[in-house]
Amino acid sequence: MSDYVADLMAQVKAKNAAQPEFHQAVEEVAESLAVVLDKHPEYRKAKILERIIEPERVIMFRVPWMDDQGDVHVNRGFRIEMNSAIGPYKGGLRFHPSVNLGILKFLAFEQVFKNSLTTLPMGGGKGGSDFDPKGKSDDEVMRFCQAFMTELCRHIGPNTDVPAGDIGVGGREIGFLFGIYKKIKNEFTGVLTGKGLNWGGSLIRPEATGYGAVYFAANMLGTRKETLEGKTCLVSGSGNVAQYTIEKVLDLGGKCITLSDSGGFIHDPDGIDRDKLAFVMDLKNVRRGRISEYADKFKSATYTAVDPSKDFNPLWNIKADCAFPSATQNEINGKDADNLLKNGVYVVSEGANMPSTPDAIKKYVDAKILYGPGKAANAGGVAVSGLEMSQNSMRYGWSREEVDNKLMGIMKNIHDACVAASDKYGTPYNYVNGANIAGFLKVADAMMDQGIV
Ligand code: NDP
Ligand code: 2IT
Repeated sequence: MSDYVADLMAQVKAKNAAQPEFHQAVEEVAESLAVVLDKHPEYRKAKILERIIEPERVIMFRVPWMDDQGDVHVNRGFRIEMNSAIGPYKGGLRFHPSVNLGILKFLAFEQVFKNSLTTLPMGGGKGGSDFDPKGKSDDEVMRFCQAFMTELCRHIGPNTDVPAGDIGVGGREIGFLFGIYKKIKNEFTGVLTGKGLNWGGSLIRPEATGYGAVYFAANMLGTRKETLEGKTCLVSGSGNVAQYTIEKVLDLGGKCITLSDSGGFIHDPDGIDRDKLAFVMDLKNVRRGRISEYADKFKSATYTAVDPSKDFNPLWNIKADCAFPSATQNEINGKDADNLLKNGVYVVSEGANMPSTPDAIKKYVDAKILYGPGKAANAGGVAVSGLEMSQNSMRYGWSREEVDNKLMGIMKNIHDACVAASDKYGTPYNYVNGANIAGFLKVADAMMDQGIV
């Protein structure tokens, strides 16, 4: 670690105590940028990185709501408005009991670089709540969303800050959030993305993150003149990103053999085909059940409960070619990475945000496998959110093919930008450095142009 990065990290840790995920995300970026900052003393003098690390604004608020039994609950709501140098704050909302300030700050920080990589004019933000939608009725989720938006609506707007979904926030929640925003503001605007198709949503937005992560993997394989045809893939999670990852892998001739949730994972060596995927979509999106039910339904599959206190996850210890971690942060540790490599995995394309620990990343990089970090590989979701904003501004909608072609083009651009930046700064085909450097430069130059703000 250079002296500059060590000093910076000491300050970040002192100033942001008890935010380990935020420290982790900043350290990875700072290490990639050390060489850029050496070549560009003007960025250092203007304290560009120091400013990017400090959110422009953090909003924290009380969210009181009443359950179906008439009991009152109090959750905490957040919106981190991280950086608006290149566009309005943009990023998802996460509803999960683990949500806290440090986790949302890491996500907002990653989002700044990711959004810059998309080439679309979007700044970075993230928000959410420690509310747990699991086991709640639709009415309870609606009342929570209304209470949450009653405060959040003061701070967002189509030209200011445009939230979307993330863990625990899908089409149902975006609907409830949009409805109450519209009522309070008396305005029909593109203030959220991931909207329903007949009220301002974009085709391909639900598919975009998963499809994008697979396009990114295909682009990485292309550098070795290979494709996804015939490849066996491990997928974690079973939500939005995991489901559409499987759909696109099927389209491209590959086979996915795992899915998971926080309880455990299923392994189906025959592959998750389109009928089985339709079952999963109904199970998770309509019936809101658990992934273990997959193994009750399909005899080709086994279910393994995962003990989080163990030092490795057996999901990552299965023979395969590719892995698409699509659940949550730090789901692959160093030991899991060793297991992946031992089992022949040589492509890791991250649908989730920061799913690999620094230890795991070091092992991928040392082994020279094709590793696409989340801020590049999962940028397809926010990219199509950006396209949804454009369509809302034009009051016009593009066809499925048009949006999918734009998504494919954006993922290729991101891939190529990572390759070019990593090459220019001396670490060819290191997508970690490439994504961090290419994402940074556009934001840094915009901040230089705009003065000390
Ligand atoms: P969903 O809520 O649709 O699905 C989340 C899945 O991950 C569920 O299967 C969930 O299982 C599992 N999961 C969540 N938290 C944990 C945990 N702590 N431990 C184990 N499993 C967990 O979310 P998405 O599919 O939208 O998001 C998945 C990942 O992709 C996240 O990292 C998100 O930030 C990232 N992402 C999402 C984008 C989007 O457009 N939606 C865009 C870019 C990145 P369970 O039901 O048991 O909680
Ligand atoms: O992490 C992410 O990029 C998202 N959850 C999607 C954000 C968005 O604004 O579409």
